[in-house]
Amino acid sequence: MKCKFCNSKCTLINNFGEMPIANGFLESHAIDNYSFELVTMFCEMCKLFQLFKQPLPELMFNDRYPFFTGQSERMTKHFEDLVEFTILPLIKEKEKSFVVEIGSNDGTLLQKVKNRGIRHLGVDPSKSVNLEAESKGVSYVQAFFNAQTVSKIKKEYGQADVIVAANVICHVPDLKDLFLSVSELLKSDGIFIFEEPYLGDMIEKVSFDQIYDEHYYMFSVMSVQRICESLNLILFDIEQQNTHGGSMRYFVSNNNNKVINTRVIDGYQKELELGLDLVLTYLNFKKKCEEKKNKFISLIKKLKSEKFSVAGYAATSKSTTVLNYCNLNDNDITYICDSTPQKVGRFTPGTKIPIVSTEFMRNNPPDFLVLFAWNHELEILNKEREFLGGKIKWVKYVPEVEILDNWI
Ligand code: DWN
Repeated sequence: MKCKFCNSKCTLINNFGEMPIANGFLESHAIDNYSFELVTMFCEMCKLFQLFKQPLPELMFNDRYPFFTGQSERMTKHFEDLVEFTILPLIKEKEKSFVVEIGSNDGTLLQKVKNRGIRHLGVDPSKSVNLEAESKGVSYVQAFFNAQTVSKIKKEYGQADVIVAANVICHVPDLKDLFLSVSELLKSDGIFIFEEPYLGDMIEKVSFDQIYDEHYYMFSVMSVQRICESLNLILFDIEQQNTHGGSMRYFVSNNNNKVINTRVIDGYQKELELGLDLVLTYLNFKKKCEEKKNKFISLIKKLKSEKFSVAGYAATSKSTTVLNYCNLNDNDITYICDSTPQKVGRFTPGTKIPIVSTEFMRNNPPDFLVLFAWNHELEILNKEREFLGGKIKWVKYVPEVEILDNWI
């Protein structure tokens, strides 16, 4: 029960029970998957909310990794804006600059950097997504980002002006190695920008499905500040994002003279008001997770007992936590549709619900559709209005368990 970052004693918070690999979609119904106990804990010393243990990285990030950033139009636009309005203004001399992305996935972000004629490099351990990046002309190394990888990049390409990471730093168990490697690769005036699902939003919305094997940490301003401080880095700015159900973008520098934006102080203050520094807050969260679980199960069982058909929309990493924690299978949720070709024809990890194409769902609409990608609600509802308007009702569980019938 030691903190993975500072080694202090942690307090155990949630126990979601046995869980499979969140993105380990099964090729066959007959396969039995690996499982581990999904337990969270909180460190009062460095304020890090974290998993008690995580499966080996190779079990999660490998040749079959099925999550592709470009599946969401809104996320594609979000990364376009990140490049246009945040990264480009930091670049002084285009010709001499170098941008590195940690967890470059299918190259959605780096393609925009490349199109601006700026030297770039992605680092990602998963072949499946790297091949997609390659098809966009994005350069990458297939590796985990760590001291060893950085030493090779530095030798071959030199230091970076900007290092960027989106929804990936919380996946990395050894934060000390990660931040020191970033510091090593950055030029002295370089900037590290990373954004992650935000702990404050998870607590407020009781979005416990943000907790799964890949998300080793849920960061807050206070925890990132402590990590930086202890490694002689400086967190000098933050920006709230409305992606992935509420995220925070952090700006970090090697330069200790950097002026700290008041947003950091205000963000910290808001977290004190939310009680993100207190164990009690997380014990209350645990109670609310259990209440939400029971409410969600009751709703699904009630719909089934009334002979309604229920299916799911989007086979997300998050849905692996919800389905396994709530012990729901294909008797409860007949199928889940998803736009990712690599997921269609597979089965959900642990609960073995068949995954079908979005087109199949549109041709066979159920009475109720559980919105597992609730973080993409606006995009999905706008898109599906044309196909499903008047035919289905949505079931939501974030922020509240509810039925959305008046959505047309
Ligand atoms: O950190 C992570 C986050 C950012 O992304 C990862 N570890 C993995 C992944 O988590 P997720 O699977 O919960 O992410 P999403 O973005 O909520 O999943 C979207 C899923 O929904 C994809 O499988 C594609 C699908 N989808 C769809 O079928 N129709 C998405 C959209 C927008 C759609 O219109």
